[in-house]
Amino acid sequence: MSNQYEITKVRALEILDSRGNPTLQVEVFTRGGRGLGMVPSGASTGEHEAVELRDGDATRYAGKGVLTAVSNVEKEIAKPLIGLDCREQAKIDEILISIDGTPNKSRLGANAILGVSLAVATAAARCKNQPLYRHLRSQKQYVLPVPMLNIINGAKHAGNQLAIQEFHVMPVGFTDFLEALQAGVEIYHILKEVLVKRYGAAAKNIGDEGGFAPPMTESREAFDAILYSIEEAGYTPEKEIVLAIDAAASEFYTNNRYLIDGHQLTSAELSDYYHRMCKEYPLFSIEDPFSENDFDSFATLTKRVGEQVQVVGDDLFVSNPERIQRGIDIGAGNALLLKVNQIGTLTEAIQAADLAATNQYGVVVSHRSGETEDTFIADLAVALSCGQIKTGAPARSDRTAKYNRLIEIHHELGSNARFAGSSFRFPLTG
Ligand code: 2PG
Ligand code: MG
Repeated sequence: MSNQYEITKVRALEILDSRGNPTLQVEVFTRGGRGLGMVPSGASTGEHEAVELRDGDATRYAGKGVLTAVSNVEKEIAKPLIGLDCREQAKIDEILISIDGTPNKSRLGANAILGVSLAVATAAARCKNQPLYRHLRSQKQYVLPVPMLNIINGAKHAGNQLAIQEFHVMPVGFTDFLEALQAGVEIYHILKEVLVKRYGAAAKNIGDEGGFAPPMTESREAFDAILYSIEEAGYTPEKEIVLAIDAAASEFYTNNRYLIDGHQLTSAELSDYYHRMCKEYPLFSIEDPFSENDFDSFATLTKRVGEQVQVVGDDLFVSNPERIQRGIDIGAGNALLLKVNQIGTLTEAIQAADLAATNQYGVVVSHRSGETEDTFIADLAVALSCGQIKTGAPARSDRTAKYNRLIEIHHELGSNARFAGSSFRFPLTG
C-alpha cells in the first residue's frame, strides 16, 4: 500500500540566485505532491555560520558552482530519505545532521542540507493540502509581520561609501499588512525622487536588496533623506513609520576600531554614536551594532537603549541556539535575526526562534542578500507569528516575491490574522 507522504525521490539542480551566483534548488517527491526548496546566500556572512559548500573549481562560475552540493544531495542524502514520511521534519533534519557529521555542516554543505530540509516541509504542506504556514505551525490566529523595508543600501551590498549596510523603514502605525506595505512602497518611490534631486540621476541605482545606493558618505545623509521622504509621502515619523538599521559592523571593524562616517571609533564611541542617532531620529531597531564576537558591547548597548530600541543579533547569533543562549545569559541584544541558511535545517531554525521568544527576545525572520523567488520565509514569519520580516526593498522580484506571498496570506487569513503593528517586538504579548 502506498502512502502519499512517503518520500519517493529527491533531486537537486544548480540554479541561479539574485546576484547571478549558483545556488541549489532541491525537489522532494512524494506520491501526494512535490516540495521545492531554493537556497539563499549571504554576502556579509558571519564567521560562525554553517558552511555553504562551493565547488572552488575556477573554470566554472569563478569557483562558485555548487555541483558538489548537488551531488551530495543526490548521492548521499537522497537514499536514506526514501520511504520516510515527509511530515517527520525533526527526524529527517536529525538524519541530515548525522549524515553530514560535522558541527557546521561543512562536509555535505549547509546549502545542500537546507535545500532538502525546506523541500521536505513544502512537500508535507502540499500532501496535507495546507498552506505552508499552517503546516509549519497550526494556530487559530496568526500575526502578520511588520515589513522591514531596506530602502537605502550601503557597505557590501552597494558601491557607495556608507559604512552602514541597510537603512530600513518599518511601517508600524497601520491596521493591516496591506496598508503598511503601501506606505512603505510610497515612501520608496518618493525617496527615489528625493535622491535624484539631491545627488543626481545615478542616485537611483540600486544595491543587492533593491534599495537605492546613492553616493552618500555619511549615515546622517541617509537618515535625513528617508525622514524627509516619509513626510513628503504624507506619513508621520515615529507614529506611523519608524526607522531601523543593520550596521553589519563586522564589515567596518579593523584593529579594534570602527571606521564609520570618516571616523575611527572605539566600541564605546560607537555606542555613543548609536545613542545619539536614536535621540535624533525615530530609530527603533539596530542590527549588528558591533562586531560579531563582541557580546559585551552588545550587552552594554542593550542595557543603555534596550527598553526603547531593539538590538538585533545577526552575525552575533548566526541563528545558532548555543550562541543565542550565550547572548541571553548576559543580556547581549534583545532580538534575533533568523536566517534559515545560517543554521542549515528548518528544525534548528525554529528551535532558535523559540529559544529567543521564550526568553523575551524579539525575532525577525530574514532573507539573505543573495535570494531566489522562493517565498518560504514569508510563511515562516507568519507561522512563528514573530511580528517582523526583513526581506529587502519593495522592488525586484526576489524581494517582492516574499511581500506578494504575504499579501496572499493576508487575504487568505482575513480576520484570522492580526497585523503586528507597533507591538512588532512582542506581538503575542503586546
Ligand atoms: C544581513 C543580510 C541580509 P547578507 O546582514 O542581515 O540583509 O545580508 O545576506 O549579505 O548577510
Ligand atoms: Mg545583518
